[in-house]
Amino acid sequence: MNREVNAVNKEIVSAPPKMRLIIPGGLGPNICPGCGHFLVTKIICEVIEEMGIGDRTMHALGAGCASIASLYIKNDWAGCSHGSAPAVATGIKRVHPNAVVYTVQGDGDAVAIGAGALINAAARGEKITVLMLNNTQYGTTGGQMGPTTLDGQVTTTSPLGRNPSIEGHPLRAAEMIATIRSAAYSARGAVNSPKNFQLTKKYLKTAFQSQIDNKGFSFLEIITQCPTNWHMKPPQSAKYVEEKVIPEFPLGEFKNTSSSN
Ligand SMILES: Cc1ncc(C[n+]2csc(CCOP(=O)(O)OP(=O)(O)O)c2C)c(N)n1
Ligand code: SF4
Repeated sequence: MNREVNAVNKEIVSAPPKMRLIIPGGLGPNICPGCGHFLVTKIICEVIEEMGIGDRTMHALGAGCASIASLYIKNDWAGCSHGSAPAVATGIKRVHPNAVVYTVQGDGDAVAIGAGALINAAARGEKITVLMLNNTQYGTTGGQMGPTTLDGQVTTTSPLGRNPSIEGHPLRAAEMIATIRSAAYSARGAVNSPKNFQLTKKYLKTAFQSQIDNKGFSFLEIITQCPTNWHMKPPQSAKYVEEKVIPEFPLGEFKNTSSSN
């Protein structure tokens, strides 16, 4: 490569990306009533604003209901094929090292079809943040059993309930990522109550800060309620998270290399 081309490349690579964060006022929730994904979108917007990183945040979208975030978060984003958001985010981050790059993925996207992309991005210690929205099944396509479906949970593909002796137990992604040496941060939050909303917000700030401080890969799993595929009213689905989902997927930080503890 000649010197001129290198100079141009250097300029492209080091130029700060142009991004804007707009939370449109008139655009109401465009998803099922009571869906937890919308609350995660609100957390992302609040955290980006409070951390003052709206001009350098870039977002790789998974395939599924989780991608609804792109309607509300008007920063730069890339739509990714199912499972590949961590790989796309890796590319964006390597070209724009000063950007804060994160993915928004469902559990099917992140730990079924995308398990390889996720684990290897973590293993390489990519300085990105992966957000995995865990609603215990495939929301978009009608509620099929997924890697996080609870033991005994009825879905369209487990009409008698998930049977662990045939289908295994649900995968605990936040704990799994915490075992990867190049992962700097791994936590699990939920959005079924104001208290858990605030806790998850704190975790997202820590995950982004860990990326900004170049610590390594950061991961945040967020339990979200899916009233539609759980066949529940919204308040009942929030209660179901507390009584059934959180006991299987405990909330907390599983790894925080910035912590003094
Ligand atoms: C390669 C590929 N396989 C399958 C699909 C179909 N598909 C789209 S969304 C989706 C499920 C998404 O479920 P999940 O990742 O759990 O996200 P949620 O909708 O629950 O947020 C599937 C199977 C696809 N788009 N591309
Ligand atoms: S199907 Fe479930 S995850 Fe998808 S928008 Fe509706 S409530 Fe949310």
